[in-house]
Amino acid sequence: MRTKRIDLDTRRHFIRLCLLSEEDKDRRRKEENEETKCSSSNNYVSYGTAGFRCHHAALDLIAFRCGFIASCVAAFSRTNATNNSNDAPPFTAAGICVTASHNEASDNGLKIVDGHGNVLGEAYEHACEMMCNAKTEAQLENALDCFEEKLPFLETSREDAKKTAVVYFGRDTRESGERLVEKAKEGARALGGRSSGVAVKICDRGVVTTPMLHYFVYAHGKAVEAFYENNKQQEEKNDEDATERSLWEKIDAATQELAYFKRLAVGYLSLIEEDEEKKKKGKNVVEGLRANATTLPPLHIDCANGVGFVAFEKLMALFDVIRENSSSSENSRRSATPTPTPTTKEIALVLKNGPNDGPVNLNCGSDFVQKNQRAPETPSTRLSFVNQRCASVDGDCDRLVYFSIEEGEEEGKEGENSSKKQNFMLCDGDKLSILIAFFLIEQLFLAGLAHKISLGIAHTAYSNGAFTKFCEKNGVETVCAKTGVKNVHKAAEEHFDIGVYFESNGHGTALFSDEAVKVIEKELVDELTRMSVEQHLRKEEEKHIQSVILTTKLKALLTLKATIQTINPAIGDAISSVLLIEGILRKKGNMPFQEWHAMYRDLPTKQTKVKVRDRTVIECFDSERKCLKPEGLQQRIDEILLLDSCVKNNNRRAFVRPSGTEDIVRVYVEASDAETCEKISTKVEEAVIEFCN
Ligand code: NG1
Ligand code: ZN
Repeated sequence: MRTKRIDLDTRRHFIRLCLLSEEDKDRRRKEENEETKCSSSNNYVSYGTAGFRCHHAALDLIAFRCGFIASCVAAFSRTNATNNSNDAPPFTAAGICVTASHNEASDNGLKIVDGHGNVLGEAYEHACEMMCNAKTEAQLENALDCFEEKLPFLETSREDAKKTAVVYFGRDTRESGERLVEKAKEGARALGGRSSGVAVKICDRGVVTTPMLHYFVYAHGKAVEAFYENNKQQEEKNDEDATERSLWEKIDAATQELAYFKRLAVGYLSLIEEDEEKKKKGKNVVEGLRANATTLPPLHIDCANGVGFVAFEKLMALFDVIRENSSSSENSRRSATPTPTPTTKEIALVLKNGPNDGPVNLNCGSDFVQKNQRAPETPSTRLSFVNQRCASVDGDCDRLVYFSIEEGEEEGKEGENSSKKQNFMLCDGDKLSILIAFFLIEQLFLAGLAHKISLGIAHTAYSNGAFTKFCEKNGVETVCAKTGVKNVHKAAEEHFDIGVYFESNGHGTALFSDEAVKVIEKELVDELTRMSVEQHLRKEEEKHIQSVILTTKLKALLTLKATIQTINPAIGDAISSVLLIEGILRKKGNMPFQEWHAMYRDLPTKQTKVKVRDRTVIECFDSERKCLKPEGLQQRIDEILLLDSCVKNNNRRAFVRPSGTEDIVRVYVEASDAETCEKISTKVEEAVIEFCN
């Protein structure tokens, strides 16, 4: 029998609470004559590129409703945990992250995470938008109907099936975060109890990065799956309460910060283990750590004055603990001469721009660095990035770019005010993709899996033309998707077994399909079995040659396995990406930044924002590389691209699209030289103003 989704009483309860807060909002607005600061001129809040985002003051009602949405998504999630659709697991999850990512500190936003730890599916967006903009009872009823349509039915034989919807909450360091999380919790609780048959459990993980929150929801699902897998054999269900308690203990352990950091740290240590093994034959990963000399120069990380700083600090603390443990266990083994505490580090990070250093994202962070093509300009750190290996993350730590500024000879004549010449070099999302993809292709080849597992790169229209040419020249398949992680993620998933995807701004990851993971794991087991059998059979002199060949393959398989573990499987994650990139650079013999940067030369680009009356008049197609409306704008852009040139395909590209996170139109231009870029950009900006106002 099909269970009802949201029962009538709960609907009424929710609608009543929504209407009360609408009245409250109207009253307050009248009293204070307050302007609601929405990102759009008509106070309509659209779902946007990554959930709802606008001035924090306008988000209370939306936070409440998103909380309710997340609760429903959690309650009605499908999971792979049980084979029997009549036997729904007692705990299913979803999440809410309160963050406005790269936006200024006064903005905030709501990102909803589905039961698998992914961004909530596109299918829900329209319904979510209706829910969050509904003002009257009829509109709310309508929105709920539309939303319910999207929720899957749970098949269950028991009307009274016990069910707990677990909703994970997290927020970045913005001041408004705490208040909005509380609002979202109220919304989540509105589903719980009485007639709904659902208990709502709130798991507030406090100040965390967006990818951490996604990971918790992902890990929740995996813990439930593993529990059922282990208990499959036990047909008899003796004590249901005890089983649930034990399941909950497993879930709780898997969804803590420590579990997240451990996964990544151990993955990274396994990834770099090979280097250590060369020096310390027979030692395990952690022991290998102690003798590890840091050969890459330290990485200076600009944390956007945000939560990334806090999270990286925790990661570093964990590395310290691992190192201490490994050194003390070594000490107790060697009786007389204790080993000194290691002074070298397996990874050297210098953290800059934390939450106490200024408002989040102000003159720093990956968006600032990538869009302006210059170093962070926070007063205390501006100069400290010069002549270092650097990276920048954004306000919620899901974007990463690397950069370096070389300071050269002094310019200007003697005696005059001279300034040093600076050369800014950026390794953006495109170059992260290239480094990771090339590395994985090599490992797949060495592992003998290149023919079994396809690999390609998904990117957006913002990828540099030089990047797409470079991929083409090197035979790496690419696919262009619409802007936004959800779109690039989907493209990577749909097109490749291993889909490396990054937006140029540094959002991204390498996505391994379940099938690809299975193939790698099976090959690893087969390889180990084959090795041990062959070692037995072969003559002594043959053993050596054979073992060299086998070891290469085995090492590649182990490297692939370690890579999978270093990656946050739920979503692109700047912390995980730093570990992966540092690991790859080390494995590439400590590849210098300059060498990575020089893999291909980016065409000069210019990105600007234009303020118009209503940005939604622009409609795009062809992965947002062209616009359909307003009529005539695309034709004008095409004409501008021919400026002072009679050649088409002259390396020039320009496109415009309405931002999904800010109330602006974005203009992107690329050309063979910076001057042309500048000229074209000005003209396209003028055209946008002319056509959109
Ligand atoms: P909008 O504002 O829709 O361009 C921006 C980024 C996206 C994505 C989202 C979510 C650019 C040009 N756009 O979207 O790539 O990261 O924010 O944070 O960087
Ligand atoms: Zn972000």
